[in-house]
Amino acid sequence: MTEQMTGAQSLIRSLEAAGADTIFGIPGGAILPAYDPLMDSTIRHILVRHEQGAGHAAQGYAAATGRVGVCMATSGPGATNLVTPIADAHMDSVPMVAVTGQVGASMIGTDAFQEADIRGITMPITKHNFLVTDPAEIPRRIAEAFHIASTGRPGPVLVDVAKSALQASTIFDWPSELHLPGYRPVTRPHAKQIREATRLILESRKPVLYVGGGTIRARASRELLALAELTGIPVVTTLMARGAFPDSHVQHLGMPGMHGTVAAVAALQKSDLIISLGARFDDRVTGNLDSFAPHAKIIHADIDPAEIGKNRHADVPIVGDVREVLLDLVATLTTEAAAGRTGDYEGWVAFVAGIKSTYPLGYDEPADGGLSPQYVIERLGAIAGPDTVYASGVGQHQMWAAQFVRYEKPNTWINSGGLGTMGYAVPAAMGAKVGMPDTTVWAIDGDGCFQMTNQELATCAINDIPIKVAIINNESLGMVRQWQTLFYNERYSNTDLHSKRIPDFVKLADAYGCVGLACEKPEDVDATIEKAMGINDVPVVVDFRVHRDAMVWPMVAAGTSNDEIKYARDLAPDFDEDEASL
Ligand SMILES: Cc1ncc(C[n+]2csc(CCOP(=O)(O)OP(=O)(O)O)c2C)c(N)n1
Ligand SMILES: [Mg+2]
Repeated sequence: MTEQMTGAQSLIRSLEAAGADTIFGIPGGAILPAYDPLMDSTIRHILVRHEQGAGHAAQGYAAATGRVGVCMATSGPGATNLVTPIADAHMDSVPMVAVTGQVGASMIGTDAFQEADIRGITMPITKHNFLVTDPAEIPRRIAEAFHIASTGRPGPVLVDVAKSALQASTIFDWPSELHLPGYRPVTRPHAKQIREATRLILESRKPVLYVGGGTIRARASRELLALAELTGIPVVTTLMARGAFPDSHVQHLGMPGMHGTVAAVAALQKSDLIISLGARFDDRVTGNLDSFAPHAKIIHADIDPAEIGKNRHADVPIVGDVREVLLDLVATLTTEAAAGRTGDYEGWVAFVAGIKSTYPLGYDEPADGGLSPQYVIERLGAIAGPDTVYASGVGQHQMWAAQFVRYEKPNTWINSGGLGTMGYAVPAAMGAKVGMPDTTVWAIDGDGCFQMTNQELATCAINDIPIKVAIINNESLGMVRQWQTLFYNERYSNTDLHSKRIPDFVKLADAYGCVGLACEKPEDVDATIEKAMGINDVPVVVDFRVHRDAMVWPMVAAGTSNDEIKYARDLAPDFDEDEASL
């Protein structure tokens, strides 16, 4: 299949051949030649209002569908506006391809108008990146970009194409196979490691399945359920893995980490074997690393060998796709069980179940009868249900959305976990809705975050992308304010946003062609959510005017040991006595 055409036509043909159905982007001088053939393409291009929105939308699309998200921008400022979402996708292993225009090949290095070395800038935050100056290379580079982004540990790949290559005449030749020396992700786990892991699992008395975002990316939820039910081992799901295991499941202890449940934190801390599945021992999970789970041996399964032993020594390293690892472990443990060999976890399971029932997630209602943010989010989750996709911003609302929405299915919880990017929710929800048009998509956003990227409501309204946005309006940069309350003597330096006064979110929604609603009383919450659920032709924005002093609990203060967990201010759980009975 070879054909004469321009580099720009070849680029669009290549994107079609790679399977792209949607591109989020903004044109400009250097990428302009590509926008002309885009008009005749089957690909839907969605014109966003800021390139950051394009990048997060591509991430939301990828996170909801599992397919590669695509964003496009021009050189210089267009490309640099993609830096945050690229870094975000890198941290959260999101399959994404970013295509940027570059100045003409002869101008590169001359400080030409709108020239930025985006390849150099994104070198440490992409899985791989290319600069294409030869138009004949375009198809191969696009094919490689999609392959690299979506295989092994997924991640962002940047393809920077010089304007001269887009304008030149070339031959379109789609590669039938790819040669990527040095890139051969290991997906099949080593049998010896599986045997070793099986032995440790059977020997242990206090094991925990520590489930990370890799389990979602590997589409391994069913296999995880099989292993958990076969063994009876308790499960914790990290912020990136919420939904990988049903919240309603009796073995589920919830989220570990800084704002995790007491049961999940305690289970890791006191375990004798942590089975890590696509997780990375992030500092928000381990707290002070030296005192993390001091008696636990570690089985660490990950597709990326660089993760294994990075933060914590692995007794049994397993390089492989989490789904394949789980399938193998289920097979070996089933054989062992048939021979009468099963683990003895009875005392342990009873111990963690006791902690789970003694220290459930909870919150105090505000004394003044105002609206509590946790209540709003809890009701939203209950009314919208487990088939809805929830995208969040970063801050207190994100933690409450992780805690108080009950997730039952993978890919229904989308957030910026690793980078913690404020402004992620609205564009990510937009991308998720484009990828899953028949699914209800709620953005649960903070008043601060919302003000970083809400211009994408225009994109949503104009392009018939009816997302729903719940602004948890505590009129402050609440998470920062919480730290000021706890660690800076209530000196609230620069965290007051006054956002119950300015802007008027209902009018702002209206100005963007969306329906705007407001709610400030607990008794109106259900009716307001139901009203929003009933509007499906245009985007809806609800301004939930909540009280500002709510705090996220439980909490392990940054840098301290998980043993110091507080489930409310100055309240430490007491489980040593129960532990004595183990
Ligand atoms: C781009 C960016 N800038 C700054 C921060 C630091 N930060 C983390 S949470 C937060 C407050 C977020 O405020 P809001 O969106 O209102 O959420 P809330 O915590 O009030 O629920 C800030 C400033 C960040 N995470 N991202
Ligand atoms: Mg806020």
